[in-house]
Amino acid sequence: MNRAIITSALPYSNGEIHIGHIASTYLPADVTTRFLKQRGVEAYYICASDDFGTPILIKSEQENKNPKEYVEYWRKCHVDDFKSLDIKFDFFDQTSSNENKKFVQYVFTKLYNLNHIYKSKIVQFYCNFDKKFLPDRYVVGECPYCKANDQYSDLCEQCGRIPKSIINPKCIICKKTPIKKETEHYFFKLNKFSSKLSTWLKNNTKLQADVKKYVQNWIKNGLIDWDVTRNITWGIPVPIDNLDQVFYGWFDNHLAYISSSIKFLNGKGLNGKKFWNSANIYHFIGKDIIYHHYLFLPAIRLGINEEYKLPDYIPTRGHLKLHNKKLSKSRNWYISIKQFLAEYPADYLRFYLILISQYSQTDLNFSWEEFITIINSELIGNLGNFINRVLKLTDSKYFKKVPSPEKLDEQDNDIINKIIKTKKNFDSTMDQNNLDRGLKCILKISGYLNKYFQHKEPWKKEANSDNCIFISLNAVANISIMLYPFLPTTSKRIWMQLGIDENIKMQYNEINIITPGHVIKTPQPLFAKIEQS
Ligand code: B3M
Ligand code: ZN
Repeated sequence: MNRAIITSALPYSNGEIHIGHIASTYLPADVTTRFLKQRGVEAYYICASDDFGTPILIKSEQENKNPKEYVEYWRKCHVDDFKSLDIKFDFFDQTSSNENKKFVQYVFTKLYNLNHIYKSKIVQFYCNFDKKFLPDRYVVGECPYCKANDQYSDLCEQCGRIPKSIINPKCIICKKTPIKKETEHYFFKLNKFSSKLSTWLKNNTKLQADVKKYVQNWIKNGLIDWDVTRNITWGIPVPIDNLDQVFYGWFDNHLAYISSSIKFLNGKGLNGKKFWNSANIYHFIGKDIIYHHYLFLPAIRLGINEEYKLPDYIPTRGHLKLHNKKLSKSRNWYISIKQFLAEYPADYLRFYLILISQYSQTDLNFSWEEFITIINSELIGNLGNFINRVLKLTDSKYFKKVPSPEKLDEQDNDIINKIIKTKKNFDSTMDQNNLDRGLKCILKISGYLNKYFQHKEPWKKEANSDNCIFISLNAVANISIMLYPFLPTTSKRIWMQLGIDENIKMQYNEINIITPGHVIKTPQPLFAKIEQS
C-alpha cells in the first residue's frame, strides 16, 4: 500500500511530557513515518492535544485557570518539546477543535440511531456543598484493597486496582463527604460487539500476537457496556436530550485521530475520507491503553458500519523505567525533555531509546551508565568513528576528491556483499516494525566497515587504496540514508559533509551514490564523547 496515516497516543494537556512517552509512542511513530516517506509511501503523521477529561478540569480548577487557557499552555509546551526532539508531525490538532466536536456528535448520533447506545440510571457521588456530581477523580478516599489513603475513586495508584467502593470518600474540591445520588448516563453497547471484535482480532494478522492474546481473553471473560457521558461542563456536549452532560474523554479523544486526519487531508485538497480508507492505519500506543485501542476504538468504528476503516497496526510498547523503578512525577523520578536536552543532543536520546526498545510490551529500562556506554561505544566508537575516518582521509590524502575504483579484490567484493545483505535484512526488519533491529543493522554495517578500513590501510595510498576510499564513501552515503529516520539531524550533517546537494532526496538507491571526481566538504566531527563524571 502506498498510503499511510500514522498516529500516536494524544498527550493530555495537563503536564510535562517525559522520556517515557517519547520512548513508547512518539519516537517509534516518528521513525516509522520518516522511513515510510523515504520509501515513497504517501505517509502522514497526525497527532493532537487531548484537551478534555476530569483530570484536566481538576488541575485547571486547582490552579485557578480556565480550562481552555490551561490546555493551551500545555499544548504549546508539548509542541516545543516535540520539535526539540525532531518529532515531526504533519499535523498537530486538538480534541477540542470544532471539527472534532462535530465529528464526535455525528458518531454518537449515528450509534444512537443504529441502536448501539442506551440510557441507564446510575448512582454517583454528589457534593451537596459544591452542588455537583463528582465523576472519576473528583473523589478521593481509602482504597478498600491496599488501604492506601488519598486514592482516586476510579483508580488506586498504590495497588493499581479500581476500587468498587472507596472508603471514607471526600470531595476533592471542598473535602466534605459527598452523598450518593441517582443520575442518567448513556452507555455504548460494547458487549454486543464481542464476536465482531474477536473476528477482527483473529483476521488482522498485522496486530501484535502477544497483545491480541490477552485482549481475546478479556473478550472471553465478558465485556461490560461502557458509560460514555459525564456530568461536567468541560467536554463535548451530548447532542441529544438536555441533560447538561458531556462525553467521557475516552469517547471523544480517539475520534480525533480521524477528524484531524480528515481536516488535514481535505485542507491539502485531497479527499480525506477516501484517503483514510485506502491507507494503512497505524496507532502507536503504550501498553496502559490497550483496552481503549483494541476494544473501544474498533468497536465504535464497527458500530458506524466501518465508515472509517479500522487500524491495520496498533504498535504497542512497554513502559520505560528509570534505573528499574517506575517513573513518577510526584516522586520526581523522571527525566524531562528539557532537562535531557540541556546536556545532550536530541539524537543521543533517539539513538539510545530506539536501541533499547523492542516491538513488544516488554518494559524498557533507562540507565545513565548504559546510556553513556552505548553512546560512547556504538554511536561514537563504531558509527561516528568510521564516518569520520573516511571523510578525514579523503580530505587529507585525496584532496576531497572521490577516486576511481579499479578492479575490485576479494576484500572489496566481500564488504560490498556484506553491505548488500545487511541492507536487505534492514529492509525486512523495518517492514516488520522492528526498529531496534533496523538500527542494529546499520551498526553491523559500520562494524564491518571499520574492520575493512583498518585492514586495507588506505592511508598508505597503495594499489587498491582507491577502491577502499570509493567503497567507503559510498557506504557512508548509504549509512546516512538508512540513518535518516532514526537520527535526522546527524544524517543531514553527514549528507552535507559528503557534499551532496541537499535537494537530492535521500531515497533508496543503488549501492553507488557518489561518483568518481565528486568533491566532498571539509569534515567536522559528528559527535562529542561523553565524559564520565
Ligand atoms: N490522552 C494519554 C494516555 O492515556 C491519553 C491518550 C489518548 S489516545 C486517544 O496515554
Ligand atoms: Zn465538595
